Amino acid sequence: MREKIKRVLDSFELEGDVVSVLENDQGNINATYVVMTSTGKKYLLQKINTYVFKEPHLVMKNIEFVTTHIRARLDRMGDQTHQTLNIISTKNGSSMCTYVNQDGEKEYYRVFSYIDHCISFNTFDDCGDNKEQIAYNTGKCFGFFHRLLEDFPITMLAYTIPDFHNTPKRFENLLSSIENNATNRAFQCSQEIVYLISKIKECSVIHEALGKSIPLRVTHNDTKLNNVLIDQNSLEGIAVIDLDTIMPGSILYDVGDGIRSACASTFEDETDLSKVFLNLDLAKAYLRGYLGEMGHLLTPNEVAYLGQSIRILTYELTLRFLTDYINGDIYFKTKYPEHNRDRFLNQFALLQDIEQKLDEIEKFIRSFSSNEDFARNRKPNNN
Ligand code: GN1
Ligand code: MG
Repeated sequence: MREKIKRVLDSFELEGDVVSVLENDQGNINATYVVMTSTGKKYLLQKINTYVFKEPHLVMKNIEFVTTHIRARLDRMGDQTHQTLNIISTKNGSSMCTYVNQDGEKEYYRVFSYIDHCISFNTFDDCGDNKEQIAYNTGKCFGFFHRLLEDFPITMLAYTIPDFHNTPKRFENLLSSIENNATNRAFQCSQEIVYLISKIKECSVIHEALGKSIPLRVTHNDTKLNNVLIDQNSLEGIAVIDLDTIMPGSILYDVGDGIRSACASTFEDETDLSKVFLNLDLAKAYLRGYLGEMGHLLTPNEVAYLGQSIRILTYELTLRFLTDYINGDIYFKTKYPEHNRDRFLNQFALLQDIEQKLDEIEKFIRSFSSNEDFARNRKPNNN
């Protein structure tokens, strides 16, 4: 075990002595390790990426607020199925350990209890015959998560990454990266750039309506499939994890990003683009699961934009991977030099497929939301 990791772990209140530390390379932002101790207890250690999260204390405050709220609600409901992240304090009672490295820079670490007997997937391709059931349960789990946070006061939450889903701002960032052309990579992608420019107006509609005809709510903002833990026996969604980007936002960000990520046929870096498409059956199953939990709490405008949200969140991530590629890979962790280009091309292919399927998705949403059960308790449009 690296000396640094050992010293960091020493500062936390762990049960037993650390016997192993294994790196988990799934996330694109923070460094994550699974820690096992002599008592058989497991923990998750994470180094917070401070290039991405400029104020780690605010990230931890948000997580503390939200998980305390979720835990209390689950308790009140007598719910023994669902869980939320449990922060392990340092020996001096803090939610993070600050480590000053050799260069005098501060590094921030935190530890969570490990949620065991669960699986997480990068794509539903890993789910064998249970794809539709897991798609439904994933949508349901995010819907339940939103429902638990319905009564949480959004003003208590800090914006851990300002403008995170501000699509026009993401677009401006792309234009600046092209202008700076730090790596000389922009010219390789000119055809795609022209296409993306032609779509910015249509893809800004959620951002423009947010806080007006679309309400601000507590949102997760990073609803990737692997941020839901699925019970390995029942296949129910047990916990929504990776709460770093909990902020006020639109539920459309979460639904759109969830379906973009979960219902694509491949993971985000598949390079055989003929394999990249949105699986409509899975998207419908996901929506059924989500709307079963949250449908009655959504405003008509939110329902009306659900289909577009899938497209817009895919558009946005296409912009983000491309921008990072042109900037020289400074935001997302990469495993090889052209990794961000491959991710960008993958999302670009997915975007085009989603655009073809949008009519059918919207038709499904309209027919689902006009059914009586769903419509019964709906809130009026707060236009
Ligand atoms: C990042 O950390 P991870 O892998 O859950 C990113 C998301 C992107 C995602 C794409 C804070 O999420 O916004 O959608 O990569 N998180 C942040 O894979 O930027
Ligand atoms: Mg994340």
